[in-house]
Amino acid sequence: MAESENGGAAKRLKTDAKNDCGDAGEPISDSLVSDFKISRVLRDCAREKNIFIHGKVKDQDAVVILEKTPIRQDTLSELLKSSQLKLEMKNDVYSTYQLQAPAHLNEIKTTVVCPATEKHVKKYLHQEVFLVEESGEDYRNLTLPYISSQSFSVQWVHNILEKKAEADRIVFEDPNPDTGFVLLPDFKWDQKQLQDLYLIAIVHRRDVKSLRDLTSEHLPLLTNIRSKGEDAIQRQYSVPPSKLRVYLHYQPSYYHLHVHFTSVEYDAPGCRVERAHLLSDVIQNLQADSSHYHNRSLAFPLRADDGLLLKFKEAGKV
Ligand code: M7G
Repeated sequence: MAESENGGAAKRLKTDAKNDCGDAGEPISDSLVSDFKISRVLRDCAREKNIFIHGKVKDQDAVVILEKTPIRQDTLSELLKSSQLKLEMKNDVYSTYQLQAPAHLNEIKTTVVCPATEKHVKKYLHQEVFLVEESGEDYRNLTLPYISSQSFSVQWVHNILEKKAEADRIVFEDPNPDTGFVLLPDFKWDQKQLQDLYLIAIVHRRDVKSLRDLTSEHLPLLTNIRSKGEDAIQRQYSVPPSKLRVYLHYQPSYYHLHVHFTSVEYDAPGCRVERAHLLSDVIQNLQADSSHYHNRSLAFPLRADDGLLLKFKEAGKV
């Protein structure tokens, strides 16, 4: 089956700062942020330079995420030339300043979830975390019934697959209904620098919720994602496979199979061992035993207020 690449725009990083558009190509309303009434800070991190805020836009619940982005090497000389320096202190050979950069070099990446559900608010709230060990049986008895009734909508995923949203962001697509996928930038990545490169491959199949559903039947799908995803990233961004961390989350937030591709040097949220499963390990595990992910115990973190943790507690598993 034919494969397509988006516009042949090889090795291009997004540099346009102006006129950011919504999915339908319409400018995102400024009022979405200026009308935002803050209720509380859900989480913030000085090291990651981000803050997650819960509030209301008009009468709707919303979550706004503000994040300072990495300093870009390609704009360094402009940054140093066109900024103003304000001296803070000087002592011997040491001095510190506040550098006031021009607006277009001083953006804050902003993500808005609106209307936000209670589950969105909980996802971003800082919480005590517990590690749970789930057997295959626990998955079928506790987790599956829970996620079938409680998980996040995957409407945004269907919009991508049906080209109703983010169609212009697609980096690569293999349209095969069994082994095909769409590769596009994760919305955590603003595509302005490669240090925090982050793409996701979303499979066309709609019958695979997570790692737990995978058997050797899915090996052609998984090996296809690995090889064509890596090739596409090499072509588009000149980043070789040896610089990529390619993995699946268990538990994911969204139960439609997808694979994360991040820069190996970027400490992406959710890339730790208790949640990330390297795609190459998954492939080898399935080659060795088709029912590996049906039977094996898998450990994963759950937040204190996660309803699934309550189910595990009620069953005496935590
Ligand atoms: P996950 O493992 O299900 O959950 O990954 P996580 O969000 O807890 O990591 C889903 C991935 O899809 C994450 O990396 C999200 O940042 C990304 N993502 C979520 N949404 C709602 C969107 C979206 O609308 N567009 C894009 N491009 N990525 C998204």
